[in-house]
Amino acid sequence: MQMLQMVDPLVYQAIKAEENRQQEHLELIASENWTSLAVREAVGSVMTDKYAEGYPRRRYYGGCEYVDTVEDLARRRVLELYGGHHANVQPHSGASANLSVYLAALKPSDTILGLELSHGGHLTHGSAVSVSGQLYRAEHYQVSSVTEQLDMDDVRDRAHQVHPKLIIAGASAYPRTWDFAAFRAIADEVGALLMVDMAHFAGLVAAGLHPNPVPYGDFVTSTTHKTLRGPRGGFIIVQSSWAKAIDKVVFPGLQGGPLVHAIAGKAVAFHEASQSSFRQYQSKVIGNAQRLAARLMERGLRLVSGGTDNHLILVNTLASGITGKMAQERLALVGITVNKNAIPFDRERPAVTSGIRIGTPQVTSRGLDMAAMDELAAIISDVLLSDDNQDLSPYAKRVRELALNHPLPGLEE
Ligand code: DSN
Repeated sequence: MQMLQMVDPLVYQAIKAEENRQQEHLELIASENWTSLAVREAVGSVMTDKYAEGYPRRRYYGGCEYVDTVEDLARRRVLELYGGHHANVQPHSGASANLSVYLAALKPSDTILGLELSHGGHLTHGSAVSVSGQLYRAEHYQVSSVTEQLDMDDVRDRAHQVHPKLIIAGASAYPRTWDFAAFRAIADEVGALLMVDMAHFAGLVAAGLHPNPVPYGDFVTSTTHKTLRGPRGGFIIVQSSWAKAIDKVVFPGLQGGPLVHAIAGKAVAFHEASQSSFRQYQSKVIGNAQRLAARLMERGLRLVSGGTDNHLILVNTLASGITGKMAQERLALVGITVNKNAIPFDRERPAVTSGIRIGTPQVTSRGLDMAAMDELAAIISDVLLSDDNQDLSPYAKRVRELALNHPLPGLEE
């Protein structure tokens, strides 16, 4: 980074400060992770300079022979990881991957049915503030008020009520396993298409630790940067009958030139995800989340759905007498980063909420183990249940030690 320091010290300093922040804090945001140096090298390469509108061997620019190699590798590797017939690795994000599916499969005003945002769903699954809720008639299913988990009979009833053209499975704050066979059966019963947004658990699927949606969905969308631990971006896997339509929507329908440097990073991440070490890593991600969940509950915190099957935990902070916003701010004081998050049947505004979401992908990437989860559970519960006058500095000191004893790989010096 010597050149950056010389040319633009302000940006350089901000990047260095962010490096230090990540190094010295514990990042428990469920959608974040730590990419390998190999992925970063690919993303920071000359591929960023190349225009390559189109697809391999069908480009609108010359000089695309090497970017073709990279995009072919990414497409082949993602299909080897998940199966399926056709992959598009150009979506710049999960949001644009989802929008591409809607534009390919739906007409304006068609009905879509996804999980309600405050029950764990995602903005792009039909929220009123997203184009997905403005272009289409968006209906939602919810988790059960008793178990706080999906009840597939309720989902079926809802599908029969609203007759969706497209059913969406997947979420950004649902700590339980998805039953894709049941979603497929419901979609078939009501004559709907099925899209699975696996952004959050894509890494677990790649490792064989969560059911794979690809055999069931007409469309499977994902990001690459959450549990999958790749660069920021998205991809789509479809049945062959949708291949042409999806490719046409992604480019030229929605996006311009692909971000070839990001596609290079995705290719590297897909390669890394095929290694046995990745399976071991994902198994630790889940083990850590389950251990943290168990210890938090032992210490009196209330978890939505009573635990987790995957990489994330949703804490009902209201049950401890504080809002999600207060909980996020309190944990920030001791160097723990989480996000406030709505919980099912939440009465607070989205900017306040009654919960926080906690995820283990990033801290597991830096080597925190189950013993560390025990300690983290003690720190988190003490801090959440502390009063405003309590001195939190001993907790802050311990979080910093835990972080510095587990340096982010590649930032050790
Ligand atoms: N922002 C992502 C998350 O945190 O889950 C979803 O887009």
